[in-house]
Amino acid sequence: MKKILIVNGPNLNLLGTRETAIYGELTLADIENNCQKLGQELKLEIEFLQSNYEGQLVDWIQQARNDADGIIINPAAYTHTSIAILDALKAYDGLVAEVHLSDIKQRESFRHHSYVSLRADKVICGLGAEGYEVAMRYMAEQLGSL
Ligand code: CA2
Repeated sequence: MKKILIVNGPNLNLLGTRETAIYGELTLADIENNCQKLGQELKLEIEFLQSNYEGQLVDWIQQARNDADGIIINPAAYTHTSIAILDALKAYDGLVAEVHLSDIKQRESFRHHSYVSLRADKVICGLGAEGYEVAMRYMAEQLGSL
């Protein structure tokens, strides 16, 4: 079975508790449940992770080189700052999909630029939690897992 790593960056553990007008009502645990269910349908093994630490995210991306066929990543605020995460993704040979709950291009100007987009094979913004599911369907199609 093909394996997908879903990596979430800082503060996404707070989803559903505050800023629900921007990020939606679902918690990260709700999003993981939805992804695990869809993974069964699409015949994809899903590992779902979150960290507030940039180095931890880099370590997980490095480990995925020997372990996962694709990475779905919402790097959160590190999207706009982290060359370290970009470099780790550049060292990864599999598929990369970048997901944002909100439409970063329609928000403050400091959110408009994404370092991660320089490596992403697909970028999905502004679809809320559904963006993760769109990314999973993209992975399933590309990897021929269905
Ligand atoms: O739209 C997205 O998914 C973002 O990656 C979310 C990040 C933000 O820094 C990016 O510009 C866009 C922020 C995630 C923080 O989530 C919170 C949820 C509840 C309460 C506070 C923060």
